[in-house]
Amino acid sequence: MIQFEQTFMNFLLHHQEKHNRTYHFLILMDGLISAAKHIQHYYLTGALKGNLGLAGDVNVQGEDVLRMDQIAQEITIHYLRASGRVIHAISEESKEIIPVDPEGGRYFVYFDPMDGSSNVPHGLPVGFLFGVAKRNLEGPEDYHLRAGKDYIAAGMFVIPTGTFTLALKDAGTWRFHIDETMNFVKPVRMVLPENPKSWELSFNEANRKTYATGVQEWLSKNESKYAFRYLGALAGDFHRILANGGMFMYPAIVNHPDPKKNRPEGKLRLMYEAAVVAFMCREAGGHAVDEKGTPILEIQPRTHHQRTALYVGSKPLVEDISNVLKG
Ligand code: P6P
Repeated sequence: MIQFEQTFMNFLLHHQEKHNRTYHFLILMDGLISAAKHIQHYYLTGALKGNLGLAGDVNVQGEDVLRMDQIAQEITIHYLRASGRVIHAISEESKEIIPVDPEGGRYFVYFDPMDGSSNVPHGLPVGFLFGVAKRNLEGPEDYHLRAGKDYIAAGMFVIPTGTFTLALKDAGTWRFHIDETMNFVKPVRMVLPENPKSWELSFNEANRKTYATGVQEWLSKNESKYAFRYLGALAGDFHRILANGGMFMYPAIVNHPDPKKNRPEGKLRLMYEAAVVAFMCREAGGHAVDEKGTPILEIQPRTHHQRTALYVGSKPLVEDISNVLKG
């Protein structure tokens, strides 16, 4: 007897019908999933075809090797265009906002097609992160940059492990795995565990001394209670936090020995990194703030590549460090 799993499309069709929504979002999600599968394929076969090199390399066929993130960018833009549902896109890989279908489109997509690409040459996990907002359907669209609280969905594909996590506004965070038929199946609802026994802290230990004094003191006081894990790729690190609970932190750099290397505004990008994981975290019962203790989802972007500090994960930890940051 063949065992048939519920596919992502079964799940999403049910969700759309339950909430009397249109099929447009299904078409957009089909485009994003097709892009993720295509990127995954390139990543998995890249080592053999010499696609994992750095830009400027030349492969055995004498072709210029595109960096994996440039390949991922090209693939994603292709599928967003093909969907016919995207007004414009904002990508980590493109300085300018990318017009896709200004007249016919319905959604704005903010994405990083290959977050953590320094892991690529080592075949380690990277992330395709995306957030989706919708045009104003009741009146003229002013194309303003959306805060995370105005996203309708956000998610991430962990490549090459083939795990897909999607959060839908007021409808939870769900994790799917890719099966041998290349379908994303077996939806599991993700809720951050309340019991601290599985919680982890995740931050770049090499930066510790550059954090604000209050943050260093918080770490000294609390870190012995939790396991420590750090992959150097937000999607991989946050993937674990969603399952085990705890907190991922990328604090502002304010005490670097070389003041020119300080990053008081933070490192991570607001619209397609921090707001994406903050949205997934909120739908899983968690929270996320910046260096002032401001909720990430409340931050109205001034520019589309704006950076931020990020503290994201289990509410008790994020609220505790938030009180220090507000202090
Ligand atoms: P660091 C990857 O470059 C990234 O944007 C995130 O995916 C990751 O969490 C962070 O930067 C890692 O930064 O300074 O620890 O290498």
